[in-house]
Amino acid sequence: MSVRFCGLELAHPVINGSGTFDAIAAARTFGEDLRGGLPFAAYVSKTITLEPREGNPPPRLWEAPGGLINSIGLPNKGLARYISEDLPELARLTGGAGRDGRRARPVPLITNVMGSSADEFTRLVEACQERAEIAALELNVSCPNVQTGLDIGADPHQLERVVRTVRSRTNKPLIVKLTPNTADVPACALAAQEGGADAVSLINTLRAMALAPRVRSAAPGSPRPWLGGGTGGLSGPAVRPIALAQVAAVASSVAIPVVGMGGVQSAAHARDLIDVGATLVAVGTESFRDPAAAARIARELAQGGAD
Ligand code: RRO
Repeated sequence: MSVRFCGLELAHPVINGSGTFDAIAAARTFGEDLRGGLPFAAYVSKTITLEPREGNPPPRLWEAPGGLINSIGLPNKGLARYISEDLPELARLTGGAGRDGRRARPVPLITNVMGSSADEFTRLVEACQERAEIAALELNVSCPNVQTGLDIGADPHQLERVVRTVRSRTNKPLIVKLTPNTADVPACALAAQEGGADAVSLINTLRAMALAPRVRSAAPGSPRPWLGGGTGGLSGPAVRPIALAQVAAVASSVAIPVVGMGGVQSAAHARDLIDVGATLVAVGTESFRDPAAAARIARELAQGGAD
């Protein structure tokens, strides 16, 4: 069930959601060959910014009914160290190198980047354009845990301008990761397409909040957010029906391919997203519970099963 996506030939339609599977840490934990290679048809890196970021203060996670609220705040080592330290390692892992010289099928590497302005996005994209290891780029304009990234993604005019600017700096496929936290997601998808995006991906997490457990001594009316960042982004099964609605709305509005994600745990969930128009499906939160979930879902899809 190979799939053609933005000029890339993929073994199957299941990839990962950015930031939900650290390939380098997984190789360390599960062994070099990850039991026969990465479980994805393409691997999306976590979000990279121009400068290093510490991320948000703890606590960073809250388990919600049927989901997870994160306020990670995109900690990362910054562009320069991503390229010098992580890229060679990721190229090796996605290149199919396995233990004992065995090679799994290579999976294209999609690097996810986030800037707070067109200029920052441009510098990130220009640096990635130079690297043959990177097959495609995903622009994160939708992180709920930093102010600036969200603003660009929720404003169709700004979004189109940013995509148009970076489009002229790269010939690699450009995927725009859309925010679900806006009234008109198809308008943003159309703006990305108009700016020259090759594909859109959705949904990122839904802005959410959890309060710290109340203690007897707390003054009434002074709720304290649990997450260090105040609010966070909700993912997991709880968001699946919202993801399905938004993917359906976007897929029927744009002509470019759509990567659908949000609470996918099974081949049936993946099939739903494909049926409403997604070309690829990404597994995110489920990979925290079962790092091999994407491989299982791809296998079941190929067998025609959907449960
Ligand atoms: O790092 C994060 O807090 C984060 C990011 Br970049 C994102 O795109 N989505 C999300 O839920 N968390």
